[in-house]
Amino acid sequence: MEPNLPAATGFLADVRQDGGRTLAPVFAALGARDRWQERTGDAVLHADLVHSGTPAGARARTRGGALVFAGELYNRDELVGLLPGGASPDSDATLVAALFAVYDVHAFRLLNGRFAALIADSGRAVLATDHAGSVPLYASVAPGRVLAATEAKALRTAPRGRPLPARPVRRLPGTHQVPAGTVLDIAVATASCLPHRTWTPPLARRVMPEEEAVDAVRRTLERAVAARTGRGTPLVVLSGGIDSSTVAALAARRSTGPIDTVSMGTDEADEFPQARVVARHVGSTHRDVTIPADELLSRLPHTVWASECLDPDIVEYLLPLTALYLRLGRGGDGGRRILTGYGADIPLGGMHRESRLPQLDTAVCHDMDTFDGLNEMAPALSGVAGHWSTHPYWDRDVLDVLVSLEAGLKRRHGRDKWVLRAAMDDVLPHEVVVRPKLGVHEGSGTTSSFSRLVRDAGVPRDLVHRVKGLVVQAIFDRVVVEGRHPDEVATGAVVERVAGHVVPGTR
Ligand code: IOT
Ligand code: MG
Ligand code: MG
Repeated sequence: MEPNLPAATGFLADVRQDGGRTLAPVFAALGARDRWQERTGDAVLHADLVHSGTPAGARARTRGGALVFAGELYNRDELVGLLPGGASPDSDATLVAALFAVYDVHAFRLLNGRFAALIADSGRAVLATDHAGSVPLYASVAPGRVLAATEAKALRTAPRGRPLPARPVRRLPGTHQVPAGTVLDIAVATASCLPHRTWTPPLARRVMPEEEAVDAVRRTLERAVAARTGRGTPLVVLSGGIDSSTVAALAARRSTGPIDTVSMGTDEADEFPQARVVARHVGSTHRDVTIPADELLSRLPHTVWASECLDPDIVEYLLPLTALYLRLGRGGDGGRRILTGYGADIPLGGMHRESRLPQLDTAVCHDMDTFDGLNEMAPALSGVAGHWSTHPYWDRDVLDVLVSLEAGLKRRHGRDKWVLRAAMDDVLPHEVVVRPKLGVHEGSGTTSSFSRLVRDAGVPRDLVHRVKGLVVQAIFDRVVVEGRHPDEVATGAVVERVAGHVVPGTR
């Protein structure tokens, strides 16, 4: 039976040969906490889990040690079939431990999932991300000690680590982010590290008849949505655009009762009428949530705290969603399983409003080369409110199909994201299928509200984007590097301070 929420949504793990003090576990993600300790060879693994009631499902013994696993797998049945002797593991952690016994680090090439994992086994520490790095994983490594966590802030007081073949984290010297689709195989005693790439975005493009492409997109998406809906009633964050409407429609089709949908807007802009059309069509229990622009902007620190993202454009996409998640409340039975349409525009080039095919494919190549480290899919974004989010368009199989379609299937018959629209032609109302793209930052008025706040602090138009970037950096320094709670950080005050530096004499 599929669990409704993953056993764990985050961890801090400490593999060490001496017996010194461990770090205090600090996470933005909300949830119960569980501490676990296991001897593995000449080291001890201490693990702190953020979980939703069944922490035992997030850890497993391996032959020479133990594994911690945050997140979930989407190709369980396939994977179980690989195990010798008809074994039936009782959790994703046990399944990965069993695969590790057979395939060692190559086990991670088999997984389609949303996870971060650490295995401490026979003097090694193996750190792994999913293909998209969708559950961020950070590490600080020195001889005799490997620290890893799903949030960088959990490592802010770690002793300085050695350089790793991974991305350094701003102002946390010696802390690195494990790349997407990567396993780092570390010898604990010496801190020497061997990286293995387990996934890379396809570079080749497939030529297919229309019907075949449409069919492949429909089939893989149906499977990805089915693998993500769990036991309870799924909740889809719905704008009424083609991406999220597709997810809602496919989730509703396989659900026995009505699914839940929710749409956010502000006092300045919303997509409520568009979302309502879809909600009515799929028969969901639908809710509009209006968040005043002031409240929205006050959630900027929470967004950076959760995502640990430094890119101001991406933060503008994540801010309205984080504000929405915080407004949902927890309900009686704890966190919700939330499906989004996030990420569809990356492999399909939807953001670029580009009809020329070379430019469209250049944009897709660029976005597939640069997503890593942005943390736009981080579970902590909904985790700050205790929910678990998952993104069917970044399912490994869906992504492989979407990226590799030749550009003429993405832009066709005068429409962007043509292949997806065509795949949903018989499922969604025509007006939804042909609705032009509107970004969440546009439809919610987030970009314009943030710009206005910056302009009101005396910043000229041509410096607005630069100031936004510096504001995000300054907030990152407070809530990640210094470890402050986002409730203590006022967006307006940070904007004024940054504006005062960039444009002297404004305040
Ligand atoms: P957009 O595609 O508009 O929204 C992303 C998802 O957020 C939607 O599929 C939907 O699930 C949810 N959402 C959007 N608006 C609302 C709303 N008003 N109420 C409730 N839920 C909503 C930006 C964008 O255009 O968002 N995201 C792009 C591109 C990311 C760029 N990243 C990169 N190049 N690395 C995306 O592909 O999602
Ligand atoms: Mg979209
Ligand atoms: Mg949109």
